[in-house]
Amino acid sequence: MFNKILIANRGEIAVRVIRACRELGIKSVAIYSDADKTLLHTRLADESYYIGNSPAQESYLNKDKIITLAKEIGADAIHPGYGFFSENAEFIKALEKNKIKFIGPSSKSVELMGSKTEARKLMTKNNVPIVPGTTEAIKSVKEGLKISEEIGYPVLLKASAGGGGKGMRKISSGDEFKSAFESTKREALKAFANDDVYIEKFIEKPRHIEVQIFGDNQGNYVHLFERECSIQRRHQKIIEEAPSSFVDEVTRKRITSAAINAAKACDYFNAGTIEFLMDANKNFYFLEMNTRLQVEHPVTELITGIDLVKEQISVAAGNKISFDQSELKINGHALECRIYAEDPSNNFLPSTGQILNYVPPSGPGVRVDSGFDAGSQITVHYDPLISKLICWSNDRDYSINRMLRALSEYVIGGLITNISILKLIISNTSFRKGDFDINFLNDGFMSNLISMNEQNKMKEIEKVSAIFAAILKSKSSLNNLNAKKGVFINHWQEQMYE
Ligand code: MV4
Repeated sequence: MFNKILIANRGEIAVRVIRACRELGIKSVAIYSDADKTLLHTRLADESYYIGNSPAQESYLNKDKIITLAKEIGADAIHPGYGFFSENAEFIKALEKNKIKFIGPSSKSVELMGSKTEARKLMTKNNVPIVPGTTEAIKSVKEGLKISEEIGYPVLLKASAGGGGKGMRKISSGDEFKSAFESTKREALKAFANDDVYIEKFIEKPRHIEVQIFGDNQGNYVHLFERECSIQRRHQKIIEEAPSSFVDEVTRKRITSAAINAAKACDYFNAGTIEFLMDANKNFYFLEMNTRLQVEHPVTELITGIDLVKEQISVAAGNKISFDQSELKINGHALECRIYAEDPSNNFLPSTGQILNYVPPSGPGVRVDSGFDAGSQITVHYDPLISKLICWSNDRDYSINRMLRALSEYVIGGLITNISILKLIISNTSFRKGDFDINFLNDGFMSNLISMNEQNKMKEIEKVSAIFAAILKSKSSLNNLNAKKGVFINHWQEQMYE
């Protein structure tokens, strides 16, 4: 096993990895920028080192500085978390050169899956269904038009080096092709320094379902079932669950075995995720592979009982996967809500500032993975994710009740969060029924939620005003008043939204 692990990340995921290190008896090392001097991860780690100015390029993305530090302090491995260096093949190669273990896959797997056309070729060869379309870059408008006719409109033009929703364009008819082709190529060149684009058939109203896989260095592979990730807004996931209420046993067998094939196809080791689109008829298509631990990994941990970060560390140290596929079964249902410092009434712009008051929920079936606490600053420099609230119970319906309860307990004072909007989403009857696809949180739906939220806020203000008026009138203390009249301002159950 390792003696000391440097965590090349910040916030909730750095805290998550530090916790695994502590439980494994491995020394943990945090790094921090100017903005993060007193952040939770720097306080929880066994050692913490200043790495540079607040902009990520000068701190969390300063490759040479991080590797030099790791050598100086005798770290034998680096955990990248997600984002930053987690899917950076050059970083992994640099670690290989410096004899530091990367807690993640090989640079080769990362590179292979970084090219969407290469990944599509590989999947086809290995019996993993891909979205109908090309596995080569489109060379000309003429060629693209011909292929699009064959596939049938609408089609999607995608950047080969893209992913996660960047560098995509829907084309509904032949007249749009030329200008879409040229602008997608231009954008791809700017964003990814590679202007290859390819064509896929546009899948209508799909769900986004992903499978957690795991490999070790001895060629063993397991899957840890699927996660439902359709509840997203503008490619930002907001609510994830495991298992998906849309996936039946037969479909689960097929999609998880496809995911294992995908992992084997690139000789994958450590934790990885295969993303699929699933249409209304439960046909599924490989989309991309995420060669990292994902934000939403806790829902999988809660339904399988496997500590994925512990397993990542163990496998990176050369151990076999610590369990067999046959030992795994789905136990209950887990939901995750991402708590963002965002202002719903201001177009979800990040809400920066200091967290003045922080009281996380707890109690049965509740897990909070947070990178922040009272006194922490949310700055413009990094992602506005404050924490993840994960709820588990025997069944989906009760997990939703539990999530609503936990969201209502959650106090984050000093800045604006999306908690009120999360409550409205999970109170929605279609969400409750599991009746949704990737378009669920469209702009129209969101503006309805925002106006409901504004109405709720007004009601809250009226109630608070009434209480203060009553206090002034009676000249009694708030406690007395509450006791006497039964006034209680925390009405946890929000109104339903159809
Ligand atoms: C698609 C698609 C429909 N048809 N491909 C968006 C992110 C990137 N990973 C792939 N994406 C999509 N690819 C075909 N052929 C719809 C999306 C898509 C999407 C996918 C997953 C989760 C959220 C999404 C939101 C908008 C579009």
